[in-house]
Amino acid sequence: MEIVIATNNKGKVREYRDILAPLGFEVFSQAEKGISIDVEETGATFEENAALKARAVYDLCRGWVLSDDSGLEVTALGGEPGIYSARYKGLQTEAERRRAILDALEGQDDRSARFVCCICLISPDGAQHLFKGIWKGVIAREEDGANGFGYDPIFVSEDGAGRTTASLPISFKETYSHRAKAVAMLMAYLRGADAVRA
Ligand code: ITT
Repeated sequence: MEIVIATNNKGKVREYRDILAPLGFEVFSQAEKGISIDVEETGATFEENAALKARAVYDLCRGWVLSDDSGLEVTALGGEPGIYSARYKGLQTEAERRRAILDALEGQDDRSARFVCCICLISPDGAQHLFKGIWKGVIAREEDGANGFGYDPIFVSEDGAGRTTASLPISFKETYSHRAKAVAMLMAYLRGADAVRA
């Protein structure tokens, strides 16, 4: 079945294609479907923003749509950048945002953090479902690695054996990440709903 990923983030599209294509899904980015919108994320939670993004694309294509609102919550920063992860401190590039987190944690003993991923799935009849995955870890002292995207070069997950996510093979993230956990719930739902056969 065809599914449109409601995102402008190429890193997310790549990860969803890697995860869903082997399961028989034909994965399209919204751009590949000619949908060029950038939904304003006015929600107060990951769930609300995921729903806003999915609904906006669904209104234009009326098929299966999946959106992903995700981010990094750093304990010592009171949960920041959280839902503002893609625009932390108004910084334009991922590298600048990573640097800002490392600087903000300078001299901090508590480097604990977690990634959150909230998936919103809308089926062709318009029904909406949410799935949330959390991945605990710590913020590294310095950047390492070039795999993945966003904050991966500074995130050391609890199952990463002390290495940043970006320095581990992509298959590691596909197995353990916040996104992998949310996708596992999504797949369990789809199997239960027999939606995959639709
Ligand atoms: P869309 O809204 O178009 O999907 P976006 O990049 O703006 O794209 P979000 O609003 O969900 O997406 O922001 C999530 C940000 O959190 C993202 O830009 C990354 O900086 C970070 N992030 C999310 N998942 C991540 C992951 O698996 N690895 C590293 N950083 C991640």
